[in-house]
Amino acid sequence: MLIRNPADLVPSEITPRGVFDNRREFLKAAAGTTLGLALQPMSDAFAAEKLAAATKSPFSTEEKPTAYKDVTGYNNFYEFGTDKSDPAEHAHTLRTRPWTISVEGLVKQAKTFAIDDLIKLVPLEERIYRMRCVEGWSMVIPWLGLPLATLLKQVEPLGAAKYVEFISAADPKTMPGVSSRVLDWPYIEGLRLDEAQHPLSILAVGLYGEVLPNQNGAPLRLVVPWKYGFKSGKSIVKIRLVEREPQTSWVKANAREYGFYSNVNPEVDHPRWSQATERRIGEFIKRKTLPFNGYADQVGKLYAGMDLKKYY
Ligand SMILES: Nc1nc2c(c(=O)[nH]1)N[C@H]1C(S)=C(S)[C@@H](COP(=O)(O)O)O[C@H]1N2
Ligand SMILES: [Mo]
Repeated sequence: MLIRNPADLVPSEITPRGVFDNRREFLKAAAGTTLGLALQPMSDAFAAEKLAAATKSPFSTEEKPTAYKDVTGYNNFYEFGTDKSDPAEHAHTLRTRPWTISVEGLVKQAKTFAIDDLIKLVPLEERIYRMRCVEGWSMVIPWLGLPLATLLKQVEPLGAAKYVEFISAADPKTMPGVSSRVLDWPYIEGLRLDEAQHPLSILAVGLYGEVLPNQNGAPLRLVVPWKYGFKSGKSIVKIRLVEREPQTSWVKANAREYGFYSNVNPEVDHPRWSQATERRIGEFIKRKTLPFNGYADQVGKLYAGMDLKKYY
């Protein structure tokens, strides 16, 4: 994928055709609006090369990616407001360079990575994943990223480390939503260590062949495709290996409605609505929601013997 700026667009380089058409429409619409700011240039040319060289992953779904304008225009990122259009409208204030991610806690070798060094660490992969929001909608997103396990290996987790905590940026100067009390900031999410080390768990630094737009969690966000979208924390600044289950923002906000595990499960309804079906953004007829969002073959064994109604 070689999309970098509108002038560089060459249709033959982009497949499938629909992807290009959607994108061209988007670029036309974006010109002259604040959305155009999402296409900020990479600060580091070599990192840009890495994005362009991303290899296709066998973990990708064959399903058609959701239109770029929806992937980057219909978002949840409460640090910028609670409306789906707020992140695309307001996240241009986020400064993503310089940016460091510190990986610490129960590790042999705590490390701090500059984002562009992290991008260069390993070859990036394109991972086309189904994403399911707890609110009942879903998308298919072509992420660019690296396995989370690769980063964790760098710091050498200690035997006592059982969970991983992900801490997002919370800067009231650039994130207007942080002054509202809708959530306890910073946004905190967590995974069990074996979930974090699962090959499907990635850190995304791009989507649709380009640098991650701010509204999608630039410069680095977690992606865990078998769990509800809120587990995939955006704009991460710190990753901590810990002994106990992290107190996540959503569990703190409402433990009855949002559990620590939050595996996509059509059989466990949210207290206020069914989770049996979903609306794929861009489609009219609802689809059936699949256990583990369709990734049961890969991740089911992580939960062998667990009562998933109890550990929702
Ligand atoms: N820091 C942070 N991360 C977040 C959120 C948020 O509000 N703040 N929203 C979550 C929710 S509810 C979803 S569905 C996904 C949406 O990701 P997307 O906008 O890239 O599709 O991000 C998740 N990560
Ligand atoms: Mo969500």
